[in-house]
Amino acid sequence: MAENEALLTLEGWFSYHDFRKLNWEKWKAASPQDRQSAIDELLSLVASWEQSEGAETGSTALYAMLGHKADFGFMFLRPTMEELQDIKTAFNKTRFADFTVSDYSYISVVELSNYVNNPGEDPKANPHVRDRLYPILPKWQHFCFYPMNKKRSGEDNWYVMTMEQRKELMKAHGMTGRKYAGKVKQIIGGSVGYDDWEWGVTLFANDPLELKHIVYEMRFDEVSARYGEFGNFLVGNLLTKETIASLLQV
Ligand code: 76R
Repeated sequence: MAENEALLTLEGWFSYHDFRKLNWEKWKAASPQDRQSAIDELLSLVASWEQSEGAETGSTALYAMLGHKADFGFMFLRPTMEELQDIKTAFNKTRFADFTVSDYSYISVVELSNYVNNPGEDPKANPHVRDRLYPILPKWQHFCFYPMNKKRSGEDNWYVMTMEQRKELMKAHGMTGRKYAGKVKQIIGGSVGYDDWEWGVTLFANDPLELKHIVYEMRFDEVSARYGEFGNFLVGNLLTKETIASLLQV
């Protein structure tokens, strides 16, 4: 049993977060026609992403990021890594991409950990599990992303604890999380072997204070207080076709 314990994660869609900066100087220097055709190409990509969401063969989130870290935050969920690659390539072939630089990205796979399985049941047959592995991303007003690890140092080593000990701590974590039902939607991407941290955490909320509150409250749960290590945080506002056009209007 012991050697299996780490292998019981459930995986769903693959995930690609692409954070891009717009070169405003270049954008403003371009001709109105050039800018318009770049916007048109971007909007037609957005329409193709929407189509795949309609067909439930993926989901996409578009956010305008605050602060200096990025201008655009795109999150793509697709069944295969090849599709994520195709999305990147198609984007880079557009005229719009020439005005941007991909400054940060994150690759993971939507993950549910084994702490919640009902023994004996085929988890992927459970519609609630499927909804979480293949989620249609909410079109909520705010989005935040950060990567995290569980510590492996000295006394605080998550990976040498028994399943029972970890389960106990995750239970407390889940209870805190449940207080935010309907207010915060979380997608956990497992990224061991894919990216520089162990998980990518994506949160959606309509009230930006709920993002702050959940992250702060979780800091007091032992699993985050003692074992959590966090990377950079990015936060953004929902982008729609209409707001893309007005954001890019100069
Ligand atoms: O899925 C469940 O409802 C069962 C409980 C649960 C698990 C197993 C759960 C619930 N999470 C699980 C796993 Mn979570 N989660 C985070 C963060 O900032 C921080 O301190 C942590 C970042 C947030 C905000 C969050 C939210 N969770 C995980 C894992 C994998 C751990 C492993 O395998 O070792 C990580 C890294 C992680 C991190 N979590 C919830 C939430 C919320 C809101 C819930 C309740 C979900 C719900 O009931 O719908």
